Amino acid sequence: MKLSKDVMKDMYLRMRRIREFETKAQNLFAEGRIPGFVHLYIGEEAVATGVCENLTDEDFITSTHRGHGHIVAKGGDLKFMMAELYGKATGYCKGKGGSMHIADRDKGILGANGIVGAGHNIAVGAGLSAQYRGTDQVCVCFFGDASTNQGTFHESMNMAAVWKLPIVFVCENNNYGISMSQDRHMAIKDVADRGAAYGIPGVAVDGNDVLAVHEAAEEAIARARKGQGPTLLECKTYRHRGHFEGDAGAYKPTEEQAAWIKKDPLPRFAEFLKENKIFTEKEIAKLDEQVAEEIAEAIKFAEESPDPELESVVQDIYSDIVEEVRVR
Ligand SMILES: Cc1ncc(C[n+]2csc(CCOP(=O)(O)OP(=O)(O)O)c2C)c(N)n1
Ligand SMILES: [Mg+2]
Repeated sequence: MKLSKDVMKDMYLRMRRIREFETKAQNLFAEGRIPGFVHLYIGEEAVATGVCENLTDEDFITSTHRGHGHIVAKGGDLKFMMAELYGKATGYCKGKGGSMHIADRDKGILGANGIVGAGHNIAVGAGLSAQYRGTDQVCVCFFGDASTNQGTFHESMNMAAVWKLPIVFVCENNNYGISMSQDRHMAIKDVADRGAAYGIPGVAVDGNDVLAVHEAAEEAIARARKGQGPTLLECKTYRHRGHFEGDAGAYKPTEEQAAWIKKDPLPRFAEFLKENKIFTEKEIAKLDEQVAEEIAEAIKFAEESPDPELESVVQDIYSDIVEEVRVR
């Protein structure tokens, strides 16, 4: 076995943490405790986990509207995340950003992003900055299949390739852009093929197999660190939920859903760990318990935190107009 037991354990914990955070967020949203929009990552956990396992706090990631998984996998603070989802004053953005604006500079998390395709450009900036400063930092840019039809994707891939920037472009191909399936929004089967247009490697992997993702990401990240330039890594996966909570996802054929549920990355990895005698059923149950406690604590923290003060509505923002309104 190439990976150590510690790495396997860490990856299982990260995946389980994402799943637990998301499942609880799903329920809390349904109960009306979490306001705003929530886009869940359930079913896609192996991607963020397999990739981020290869990164340090010094490395960067850019994220998307479906960002909780990336942030959890990169070591974001569960309490501050949950408080932000609740809109509480103790959240990452003091309750003013919500699910789609979580960032943590100390962890190299350059932000979730409600604008589809905006993370690509930010990744180019981060990659250029690392190259200019002569560090060995890498930036991983996470994005969805549909965002690869945006101009920003093509512009960013081109500049990153020309300048050989230390970036790994990770496409989470979950077969949908909202309700539109991939065969209706692009004429190719593998997003990875788009790498060739920019002269960079394009690699497609089973995004529900955390070990396959880890291996492919390890190679792409090593390449970027050595100054050999970007890679496009396509991870084929599936979102179990609707596009956002509230979308029933009726456009997803029942058989398609059933087939992907069978390939659920979490039980699949648990099975692997048991079959290969890396962990026993009991040990896995213990890890699950540990994670359930962490998430319960995060929820408690969020529940007990205060709402933002009314005055905070005009704080930490860039706007002269608001200043004028306040003066009036
Ligand atoms: C510039 C822009 N255009 C459109 C939207 C509306 N929108 C939000 S998510 C989404 C689909 C994104 O699909 P994909 O990139 O595959 O990510 P997924 O939701 O599948 O993770 C769209 C069109 C947006 N937020 N920003
Ligand atoms: Mg998609």
